[in-house]
Amino acid sequence: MATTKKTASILSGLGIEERNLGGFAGEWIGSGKAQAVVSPVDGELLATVVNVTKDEFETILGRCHGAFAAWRQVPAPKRGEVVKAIGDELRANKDALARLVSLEMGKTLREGLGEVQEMIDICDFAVGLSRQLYGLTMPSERRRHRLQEQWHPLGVVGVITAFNFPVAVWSWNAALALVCGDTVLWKPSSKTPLTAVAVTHLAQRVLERHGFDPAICSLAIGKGSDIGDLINTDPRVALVSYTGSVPGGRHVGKLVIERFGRMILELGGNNAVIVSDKADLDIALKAVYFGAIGTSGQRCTSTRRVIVHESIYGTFVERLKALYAATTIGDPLDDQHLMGPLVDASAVATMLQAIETANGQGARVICGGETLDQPGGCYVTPCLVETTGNLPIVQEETFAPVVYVMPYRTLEEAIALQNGVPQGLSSAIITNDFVESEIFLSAEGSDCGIANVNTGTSGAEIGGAFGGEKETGGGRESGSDAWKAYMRRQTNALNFSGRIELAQGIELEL
Ligand code: UN1
Repeated sequence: MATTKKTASILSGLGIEERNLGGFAGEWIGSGKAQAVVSPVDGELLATVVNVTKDEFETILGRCHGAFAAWRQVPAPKRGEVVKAIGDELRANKDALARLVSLEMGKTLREGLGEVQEMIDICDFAVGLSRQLYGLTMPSERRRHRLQEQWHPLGVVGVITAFNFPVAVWSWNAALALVCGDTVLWKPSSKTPLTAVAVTHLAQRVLERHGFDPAICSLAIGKGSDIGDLINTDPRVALVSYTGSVPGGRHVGKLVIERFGRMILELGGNNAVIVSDKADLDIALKAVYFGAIGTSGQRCTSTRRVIVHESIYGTFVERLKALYAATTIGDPLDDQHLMGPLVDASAVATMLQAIETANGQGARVICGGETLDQPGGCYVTPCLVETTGNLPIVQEETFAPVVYVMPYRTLEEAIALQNGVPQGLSSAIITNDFVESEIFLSAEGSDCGIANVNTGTSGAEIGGAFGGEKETGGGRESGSDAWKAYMRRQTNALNFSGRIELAQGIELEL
């Protein structure tokens, strides 16, 4: 293997070999195109992954669908025990998996550890949930009748994930799907197949140890345009959970709705922080800074716009600029670096292009936006851009550390700017004024799925439902009652009156 000794021990500890098969459904398969996985940290070849062919996909889906018949009959708390064991395996492998995340997609180790922690957290949440899949009972309008609803397992959940949270997104879906009695078919981003292979090995171990069919957690690595579309179009996939871009979601949405499948779409964000003149500026700076440079600006919750009250605008921008200038950038596994590389060279090109477009539309670069010359790596400096409002380029999600800063005069104007983009994932206001924060959270305030006060746009906890409005796609994953999307609801009318009585007072003499 062309890896260093240190990398090699991380990979082998997680079951990654020099050449890995990209399909799993009880056994490992794959005879399609071999793909070299190169680290954005330094261009190192990590391993190769063999994609699955269409025929192999058919086998995988068949087995994953077949496994559902038995899995749905396992009592939910017993399914919870399996998810608990997955959480324990993740605890035991937290450091190695976090390092592999950093190596494969470039986020800092501290954020990689945070990502695996989110996986552990959702497993814990799902274990509790496995005893709380509650249905309601309702009073019937008829004597000696009862109405109730039950929640039943749905089927195969197709989970299509993005590179930026290569393993956590799987877990937010899989942990809930598994306790709900569904089986899971995972298609990871082609940019991050190794972490998916590692996590599938881990799930396989747990399922086998508990005597269950390991095809319950299946894997199919391949391109979105072939394997992804097979998932989108196959009626055996009851629910498609897709995380990715708005154009990607539009494509998935059309295919899934065509067959009346269900879906959860987690698409782009264009998240703003409003910094009020009543803000604690230290809080505001930290919230904006982490939101902007965390994961090198490649979170769907990353801060992309900062709307600052005109009276503190100059001071705030100067202080933010100083933080930007002090950003340590480099090897994400080295603890002294706050920012690692972008995921690949095309992400760098997209960032530079956006900055050029912004310039052309009348915005002004305050600092950053340069590439750093580090052999094999995709490093850039984070960029602050001053703009007067939501220019066309500001309306787009650029998946990179570019933040647009703009002044505002009234709260009403700030909220209009915040809401004035097509996406609706996350938002925040930094203020110590109760009335301001309440207006921001009210029906006339933020139109996003997430709205925070005195904390930033990213770093959502798993306990809340995660997702957003408008072009973000409307899906919800993770906590609260997001589990309901992974089950089918059934309403039951039960008659214990000894006679038949029609509802709505209809009389029928026979
Ligand atoms: C994503 O970027 O796809 O809120 C998800 C956050 C993380 C999840 C981000 N918990 O930043």
